[in-house]
Amino acid sequence: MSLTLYLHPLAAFCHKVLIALYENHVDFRSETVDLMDPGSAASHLARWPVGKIPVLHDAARNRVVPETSIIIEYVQQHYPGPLPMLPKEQDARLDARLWERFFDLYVSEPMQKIVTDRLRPEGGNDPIGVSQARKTLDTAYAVIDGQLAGKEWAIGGDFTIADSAAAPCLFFSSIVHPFAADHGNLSAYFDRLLARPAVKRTLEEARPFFSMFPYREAMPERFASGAAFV
Ligand SMILES: N[C@@H](CCC(=O)N[C@@H](CS)C(=O)NCC(=O)O)C(=O)O
Repeated sequence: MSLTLYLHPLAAFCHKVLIALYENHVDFRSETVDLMDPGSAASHLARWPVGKIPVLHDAARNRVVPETSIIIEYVQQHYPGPLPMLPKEQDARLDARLWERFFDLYVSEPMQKIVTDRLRPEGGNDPIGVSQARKTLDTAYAVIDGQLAGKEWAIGGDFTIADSAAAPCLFFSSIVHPFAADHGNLSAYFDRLLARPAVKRTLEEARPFFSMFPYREAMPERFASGAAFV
């Protein structure tokens, strides 16, 4: 086995890659990066100075691959499985990329802003930034709800990189900024994501770490107990 994924089991962007790997039965080992631990953080910065997780290392090619979109594309290129996360057909591929970007930029990022604000030291909070993040999520939820009309997955009938991006960020964003009652397409899509085996496996592996989530008290019981995805 030549692939090592450096990750944290609770991190949404790490889940995005795990879902793609599980969908494709890719053989890999994972190694936890604890960015709060100076030794672990230093090793990771040596690997990828930006310090973000996840990062993939491929010993067979002596290559470090950062950035979730690139990791997923790299794995598809060199270790393909049964489900192309990036569709072969060009227009579908553009759609998959567009919606993957959309979930990363307009759901994951504002969700992270809200979550990490809770970790800031007293007096260091950014209420204006958090309020803007909540507005971005409102807009994103409405756009996604419209996009999903008549669709099973983010771009249509096939599960793609857009859905692997969507599942983890919607999981956490639904806790810190619940979906509006009239976003039925979004809610139904989220339930389909939770029922997907690769998503269930990823969340079940993350469950032992849920107590570390800064909004743990807001987590619905069906998530905390795993009933929503076990
Ligand atoms: N654009 C990056 C984003 C990765 C990212 O934001 N990862 C988070 C964990 S979910 C992280 O590394 N947070 C730690 C930090 O920012 O210091 C990607 O797609 O890989």
